[in-house]
This record gives sequence, structure tokens and C-alpha cells, in this order.
Amino acid sequence: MNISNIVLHRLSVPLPRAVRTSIHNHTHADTVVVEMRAGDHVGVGYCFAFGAHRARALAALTEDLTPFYQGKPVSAVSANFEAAWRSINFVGHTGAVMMALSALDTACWDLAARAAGLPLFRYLGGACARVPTYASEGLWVDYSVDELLKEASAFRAKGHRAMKMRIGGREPADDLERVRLLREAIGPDVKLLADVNQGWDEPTAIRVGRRLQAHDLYWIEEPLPYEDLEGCARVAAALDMRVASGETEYGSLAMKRHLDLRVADVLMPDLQRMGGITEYRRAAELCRAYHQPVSSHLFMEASAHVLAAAPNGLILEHMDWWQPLFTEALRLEEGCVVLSENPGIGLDLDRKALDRFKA
Ligand code: SMN
Ligand code: MG
Repeated sequence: MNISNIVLHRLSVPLPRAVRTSIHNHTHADTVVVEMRAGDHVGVGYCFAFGAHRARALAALTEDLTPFYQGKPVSAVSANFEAAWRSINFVGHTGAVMMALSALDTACWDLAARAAGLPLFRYLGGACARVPTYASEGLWVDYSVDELLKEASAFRAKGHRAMKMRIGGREPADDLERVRLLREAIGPDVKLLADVNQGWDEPTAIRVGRRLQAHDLYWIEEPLPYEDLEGCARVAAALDMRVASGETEYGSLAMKRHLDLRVADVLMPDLQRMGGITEYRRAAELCRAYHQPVSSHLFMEASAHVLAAAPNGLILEHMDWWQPLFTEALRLEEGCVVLSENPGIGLDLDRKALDRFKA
């Protein structure tokens, strides 16, 4: 069976609330959705940027790569990827072109699993449909303490047993107090993660990180500018709690550099920066070879399947910004995403949403 048709949709997806971290302030996810067809099957992938013009650039690059998929066998997922990968050598295996490739590669994996009649996690060799997850769609740096506590209890009510707050955009004393109050409110049984979004320098990360440990954080994320690999490795060595990083890097080879330098205890490859499922799986395998767990960044619809199939899959970032694009939500139960037995990613695009969010 060959790929018969590829359609791109450029969308502006409004976020439920402005995203505020130490480096982000955005109201929309400017998204390019790929629909890849073969017979009656439709595979789905997407990439996004913050900024409509940037999303136009992503759409142009995605369009440019469609000849590596159009008319090609659905089952040749790796070969299709490899041809596209070789072709982008000159623009580089990094940046926007990797995001474009990711949308196509992810759609192709989804399509191949659908054509095989299997949910993607089974097609990838997995057996367990449950993936531990943490709520990530909130607890932003601009929240008042009341807002933090209110959202934390809303997460609990939805079935979450772990959640991530954002820190690093305020005075450390203020962050410490907010973490203390949130931990006190949620009690000892809920996992609490904190994302610094690169907001500290090394001495701050070590000093504040040591004090944060009193509040039993599950991990501290991106404490330093992402490119300071050696600095982050020293922070990870100095702290007893887990340090997570890797979301800002491109391709599985970058994950290998992180592993070689012991930059973090947990890597969280970003599906679109990896270049799609092909490279995300390689990143997960590399983590396994280095005896490390692997997590995810955004893109939960496809990432959940890769983590479900990975023996070292640790925890999935639950970010439901793109849920309105699908006819159903991922099922959440007792702190786990429970994947459906429907083929592929198990979710179908909502045609009305494609019209509603058209950019
Ligand atoms: C993050 C990334 C991109 C936008 C908002 C927040 C954050 C995360 O680093 O890990 O979710
Ligand atoms: Mg992060």
C-alpha cells in the first residue's frame, strides 16, 4: 500500500491561558497538521511554533519534504525517513526543518500502524497500554498562590497524580515559598515537578536546588541555559533529586552527547526536535543503553505510544493544548494515560476543529 495523498493544515490553536515561564509568554500554538492518506487510512502528525510567520515557514518546509513520502510504501517508514534525512543535510539536521520532518515521520508511523490494524504502541512492540503521566498544562510563573492551589486540586480531580509547576522567573526565595505552599497543599502522595526553563546560573541552581530538596521534588528541569551541558552535569552531580533536561536539543545524537556527559538523570526528548518517532525511539534506546529512563516533551498523543513501548519509559508530559483538534481526549486514570485499542495513535482529527482553527 502506497501513500496516496498528503494534506497540510495551518492552524492557530488558542491556548486555554497564556503560557508564562521564565522564557515564554504566548497565547497561541501556531500549528501545522499533516494528514497522510493511504486507502481509507489517515495518519496524523503535527509540528508547531509560537508565531504565525514561523508556522508558515514550518508549513513551507513540510511541503518541501512531501515528495519523500508521496507515492512511497506506507510500510517503508524508516526508508522514507532516511531519504528525507539525507536530503536536509545542507540546511542541517536541526531547527525548523527537523520539526517539519517530524510531522511527516510521525504521520507515517501512525499510518503504518493503522494500516496494520494495531495501536501504535503495539505496532512498536509494546504490551502495556498504561503510561504514568504528569499534568503540565498550567502552574505558570505568573499565577498567584491561590491560583496555583486551585489548579493543583483541579488536576487531582481530573485523575492526575503528578504535576509540574514553573519556577525560575522570580526571586529564589519567592519560588521556594511557592513550592513549599504547593507541596503542603497537595500532600506527600502527589509527585511535584519543577521546571526552571533555563532561568538560573550554576551557583543559583546548586544553592536553590539543595533547598528545594526539602520539598520532595520528583525532578528539577532545565536549571541552566540548555547549551551549558557541562554546567548542568555539575548541577545534576551536586543534587540528590533528579535533574531532567534535553527538550531543547535536536536529534538523537544530541541525546547521546547528554548521556556521555551525564548532563541529567532523565532526558525528555521533544518529538518535533528529534525529527519524529524514528529519532525519538533512537533517543529512547540510547537512554536505555546508558541505563537511564526517558520521558517526553509536549506531543503527548504520539509520545505516549513511544513511552508505552519503551522498557525505560518513565513518565509522559501531559499537555493537552492540541486536544481540541481530536474528536476524543486521551483517557486519564489514576495518574496514567490509558491508550485505546484503536489503530495508530488511537485519535482522529475533528474536521470542524480544522476549520475553526484555520490560520
Ligand atoms: C515548556 C515548553 C514550551 C512551552 C511551554 C512550556 C516547558 C515544558 O519547558 O517542559 O513543558
Ligand atoms: Mg520544560
